[in-house]
Amino acid sequence: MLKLYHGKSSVCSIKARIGLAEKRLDWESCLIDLSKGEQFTPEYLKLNPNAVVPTLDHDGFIVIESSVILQYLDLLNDRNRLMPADIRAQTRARLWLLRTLDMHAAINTMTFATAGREQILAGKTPEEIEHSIKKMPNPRAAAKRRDLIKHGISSSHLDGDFFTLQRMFEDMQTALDQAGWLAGDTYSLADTAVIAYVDRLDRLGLSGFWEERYPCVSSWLEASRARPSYGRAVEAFIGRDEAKRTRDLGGSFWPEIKQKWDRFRRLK
Ligand SMILES: N[C@@H](CCC(=O)N[C@@H](CS)C(=O)NCC(=O)O)C(=O)O
Repeated sequence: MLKLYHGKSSVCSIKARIGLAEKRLDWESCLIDLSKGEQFTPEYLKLNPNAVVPTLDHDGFIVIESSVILQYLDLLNDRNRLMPADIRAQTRARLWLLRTLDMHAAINTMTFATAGREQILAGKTPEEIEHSIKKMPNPRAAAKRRDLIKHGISSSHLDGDFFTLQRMFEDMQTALDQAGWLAGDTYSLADTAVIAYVDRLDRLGLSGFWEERYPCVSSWLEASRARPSYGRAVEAFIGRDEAKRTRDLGGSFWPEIKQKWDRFRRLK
């Protein structure tokens, strides 16, 4: 039996759920509420010492890291193979899977500099916030979170992540201009891996990052959302009210972020 420890709106969990849906696999759900700190319980830390979701438990075999989980799921059956057979398409897919680590860092910044920060500040005292940050096992991740909560969109993290986003959208535009999907003509593990990040930016009301300059990204997002896996992995877990709240909250930062983004691009 496959059991997924996951968060309702966490991007990496969405990635794993999209993989499960694309592969039409049955799975047991174990929800971890990140806002309540359930990722820090001793039981969960035994499964995932990084105190992050998702974690896959396949009859006692534990798999962490969402991109590795996707590849594991793909190997479980021959139905709807997501890793392309063609060696070049496969290489392109592997590169996208690797790049999701940087993408995650950038999306994490945009989340915790905007709507995520607002929600945390509204729901916790400064002492509670520091208490939960101190539980984060990775000191670098903890320092970043502390900085984002303190400075919001003025954090120095934004510039480095603008670089990641610019590269990501430029390369997506180039790939999608040549073929229908990221690794080639057919939907693949590359698309399964990347959609959650672009979807999150859109849900944060930050689609301005790509809408004007990278139109292929918009059509790819639309095509990815039209797949049945999106409804099962995303819409089934994120209610309309929550979606609206996040979009309104995050989107209120776009004019200021856009100014920074435009300045960053002028200097490049
Ligand atoms: N590289 C990891 C990143 C996992 C990760 O950072 N997950 C986030 C949610 S998307 C998390 O659990 N954060 C816990 C926290 O913020 O305390 C993966 O792809 O699985």
